[in-house]
Amino acid sequence: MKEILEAEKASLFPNEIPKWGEPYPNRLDKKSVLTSLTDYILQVNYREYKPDKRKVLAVRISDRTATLRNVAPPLRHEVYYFIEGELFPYEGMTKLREGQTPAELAEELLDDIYEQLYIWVAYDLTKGSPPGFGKPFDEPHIFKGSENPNPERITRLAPVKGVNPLFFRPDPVPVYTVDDFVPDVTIEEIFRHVDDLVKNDFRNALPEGDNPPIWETPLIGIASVDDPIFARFQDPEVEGSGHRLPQEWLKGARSVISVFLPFTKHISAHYTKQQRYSALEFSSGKWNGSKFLNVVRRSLIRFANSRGAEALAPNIDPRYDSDGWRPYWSERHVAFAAGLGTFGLHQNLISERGALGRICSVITTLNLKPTVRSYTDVYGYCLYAFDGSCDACIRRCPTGAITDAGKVDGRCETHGNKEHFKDWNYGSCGHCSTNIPCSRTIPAKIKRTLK
Ligand code: B12
Repeated sequence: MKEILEAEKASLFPNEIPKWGEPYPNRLDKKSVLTSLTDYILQVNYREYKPDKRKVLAVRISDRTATLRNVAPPLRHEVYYFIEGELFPYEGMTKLREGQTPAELAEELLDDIYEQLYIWVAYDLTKGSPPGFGKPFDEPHIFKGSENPNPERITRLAPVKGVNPLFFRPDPVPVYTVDDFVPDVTIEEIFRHVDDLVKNDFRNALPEGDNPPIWETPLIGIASVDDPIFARFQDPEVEGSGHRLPQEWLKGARSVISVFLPFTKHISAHYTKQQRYSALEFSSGKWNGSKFLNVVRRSLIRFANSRGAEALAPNIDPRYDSDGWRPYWSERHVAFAAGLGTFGLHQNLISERGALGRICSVITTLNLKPTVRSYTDVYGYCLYAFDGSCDACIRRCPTGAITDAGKVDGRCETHGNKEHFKDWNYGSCGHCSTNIPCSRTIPAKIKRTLK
């Protein structure tokens, strides 16, 4: 009986992404997408062509079938794609041509997007941080590495009183600047685009309760693909040779846009210091909020396309994969490169808005002005690394995964949150980014020295 229940649950919440080319049990149900699109085309071509910006394709996690819906508060076991502007980005794509039936146009349109759509669905409905599809890259892997790797992880910086000498503090990273140039698009425009999504897209909402927003005002940073820091990420002590250069993902790439989304207060409101398990809101915000990170990724790709450029988001690309926990594209390292913040002892990125948030990025052929990093130290915003005066994340972690010598691999996943939230099928912990001095800001003492 127990096995049947478990099997039923597994089919309700499929979680795996197979390797590229392997049979894929959770493929999006093509017939239901076709039916939904046919119906949509029929409706909007009634009498005169009137595209309907409220209509979304809703895909259910249990059997990956799609239905046509109006925008409404999101349900936790579904994921949504706008028909106009998202599935079909250009105006008039859903307009029937002379003599064409809705089913014919739907079939034609679906032929173009089906593979892309089922890849998006797989990433959107997958929990945690699993490896991806791993489709082979066309060209051989370019390995550059930096001139000065430090695989022995010996700290070469002067010791800091109160900081365990065994805590590895990497060599500083030079600031990268470019001469004045006219960018294709300003960072302010990119900010406005993402901020508008955060404020107005219905998918930025918890499926529980009164559906409060998950994310608040974003931070945007930009890195140049010519920044030598991308080669450094390939060093063994950083991410390793598996980390791909931006140009490997996208030929002709010039810039990387990184977005930090801070969680709203609702997400951490019920997450006291005392509790072992996370607040339901946090666990839900993490999983349901991940779907929104992909909304941002896809939207930034369309933003670049609309300006005549190409773009791609490695984390939802079929070639995305990882060597164990080491991803081919690390959102945190990229955010560090893009000037968004530094690492903390807890290993999370600490941004100007703190560590309590998540990150996504897009590589583009747009020529954008890189954000100047206001730090050179990998742990520049961490109070522990600064003067040894903070151990909040060490104390807050329920598993002892964070120590004054760094984070212990493998321990963090044993917190039992998954088991605790098994009926919800949530499971993220996140103690180490909540209720600590760097949760929502750079700690005051460091801020003062930055001025
Ligand atoms: C694997 C992974 C996990 C694993 C962690 C295992 C591990 N050892 O990394 C598990 C499942 C446990 C996990 C848990 C969590 N994760 Co996680 N995870 C990832 C993933 C897929 C890759 C992380 C990674 O790069 N690991 C590889 C190791 C090598 O990286 P690292 O140890 O951090 O790197 C160190 C070295 O590079 C070293 N270093 C040495 N020399 C040098 C030189 C330079 C120049 C630099 C920069 C660094 C450096 O410094 C770094 C920090 O110590 C990313 C998504 C992505 N694709 O980026 C999300 C991601 C890192 N996770 C995230 C989050 C939020 C979490 C959780 C809070 C809960 C959750 N899942 O929401 C916890 C936090 C745990 C913690 N304190 O780290 C966010 C981070 C947000 C933030 N503010 O930083 C990410 C970016 C997901 C996202 N899209 O937002 N995660």
